[in-house]
Amino acid sequence: MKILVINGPNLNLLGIRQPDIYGKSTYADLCALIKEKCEKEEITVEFFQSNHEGDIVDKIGESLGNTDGIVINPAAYTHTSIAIADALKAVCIPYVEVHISDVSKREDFRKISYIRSDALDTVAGEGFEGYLRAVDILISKVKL
Ligand code: CA2
Repeated sequence: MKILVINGPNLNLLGIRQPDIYGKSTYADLCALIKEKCEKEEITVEFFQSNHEGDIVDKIGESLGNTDGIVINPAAYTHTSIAIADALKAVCIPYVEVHISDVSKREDFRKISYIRSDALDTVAGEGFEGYLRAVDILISKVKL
């Protein structure tokens, strides 16, 4: 099984600002945590982070035929991007939406998600652990 973990804009800045919301650990720490979990589960994992909507759309399109599942935190694009939602629909690869913070308890605009309706599940407010839960959801729901 191969999974792709996509993180959207500014998540490369994890651990640098707003530790009260996003924690003190870095993007590299996040990747290391997920990699360790995937190694245990004998899953191949690829990481992709971009601050650019079109690059994320391209990456989703390129995953067709070589990826069994996607874990995606589109960050601010969650609330704005029909292009990313359409790309996820187009490739038909099962995906789990993840948010580090509990978006349901923040500003109203963060309650909107263009990708939620087609996701296998959404995990929010569990910090970095949420990504590990998303991997478990993919393992349990993706039939190979
Ligand atoms: O809670 C999440 O994971 C979010 O997807 C994070 C996004 C935010 O726009 C979503 O509403 C919820 C923001 C990511 C920005 O990450 C930063 C990391 C460090 C410092 C500043 C921002």
